[in-house]
Amino acid sequence: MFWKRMFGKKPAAEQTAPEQEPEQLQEQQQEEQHEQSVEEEQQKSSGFFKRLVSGLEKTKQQFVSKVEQITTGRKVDESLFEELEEVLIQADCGVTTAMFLVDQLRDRAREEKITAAEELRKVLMEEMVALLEKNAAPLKTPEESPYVIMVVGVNGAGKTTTIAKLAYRFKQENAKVLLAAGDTFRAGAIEQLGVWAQRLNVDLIAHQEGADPAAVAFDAVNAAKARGSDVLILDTAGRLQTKVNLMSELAKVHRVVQRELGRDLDEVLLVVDATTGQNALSQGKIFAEAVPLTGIALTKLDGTAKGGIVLALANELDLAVKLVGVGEQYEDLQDFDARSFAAALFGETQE
Ligand SMILES: Nc1nc2c(ncn2[C@@H]2O[C@H](COP(=O)(O)OP(=O)(O)OP(=O)(O)O)[C@@H](O)[C@H]2O)c(=O)[nH]1
Ligand SMILES: [Mg+2]
Repeated sequence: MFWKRMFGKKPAAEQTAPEQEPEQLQEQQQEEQHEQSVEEEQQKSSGFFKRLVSGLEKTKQQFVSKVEQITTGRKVDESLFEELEEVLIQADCGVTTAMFLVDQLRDRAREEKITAAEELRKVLMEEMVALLEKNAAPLKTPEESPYVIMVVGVNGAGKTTTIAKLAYRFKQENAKVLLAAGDTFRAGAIEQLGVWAQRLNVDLIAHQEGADPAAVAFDAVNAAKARGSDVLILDTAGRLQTKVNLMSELAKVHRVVQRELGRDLDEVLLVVDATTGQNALSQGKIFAEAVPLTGIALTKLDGTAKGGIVLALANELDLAVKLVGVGEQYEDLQDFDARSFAAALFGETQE
């Protein structure tokens, strides 16, 4: 559990364990609780994996099924590599990354003297995992409260939904969460976050529509400090990476948060919609020029057959994909794990 691991906080059930029980009974209870929580964790992780598998269904059908078709009953030759490259490009891996992966395959086929095309599937999966692990990193370990996350991205990428999912996750772990409605631009954006805050029963800092987002950020950081919040998550208005004035507004909001906090933010997450294709790379590059991004949350993987964009992002940006969204439910936000991702894609069961 993220929060428990990081802050040593215990879930409510463990916190209220009676103190004056006879020792033996207490030990027995602790043991039972431990077994129960191990079981819960296992169930949770297999549930997580199922959600990942179903979220990746479209990509799996388009991508892995095609790889299977191409590699069935064939010899390894140049035309096979060309077809594989084509499938990777169609799955939105991008030309650079597709070529890189196929080059790796060629090298390994030669070195390992692989002649049956079927054997390349496993090699492809291994190379994909290696590529995805290159820049991989989990959400930063909290060191100090409030743990501050700023969420940025283009319009409709899934920022606000991702914030709600994150708030839900932290809340589950008994963290005191504060949300800040930094999107003062889009009509209805403040209400949208307000509805989530109410549903999740977490605090919200909001100003009027049209207010200065830097002022919201200022108030939010100071409220988080004053109220002893464990986590502060700041929403921002969607903006096209090509709008220079909006990008500098974002930089200003970031500066204010940093100044009021007296240190760097824990996470500045770029939310990217997996269905937007190769434009995701340009979003990553340009947002990184405005604010010091710490990672990517890739949403809507459930809605696309082109999940290969994960590979392009991991390969071509110097940024970790930290979270993936595979649906609209609270639970559909997962820590990105290269092995689970590849296993879900290639239809393997998780060991
Ligand atoms: N299927 C699916 N839908 C998602 C996911 N994440 C977000 N959405 C949907 O995407 C739509 C836009 O989400 P928002 O969270 O409002 O996006 P936003 O980036 O805050 O949008 P703006 O504030 O307008 O810039 C909503 O309908 C969400 O339910 C996901 O992982 N899977
Ligand atoms: Mg929003």
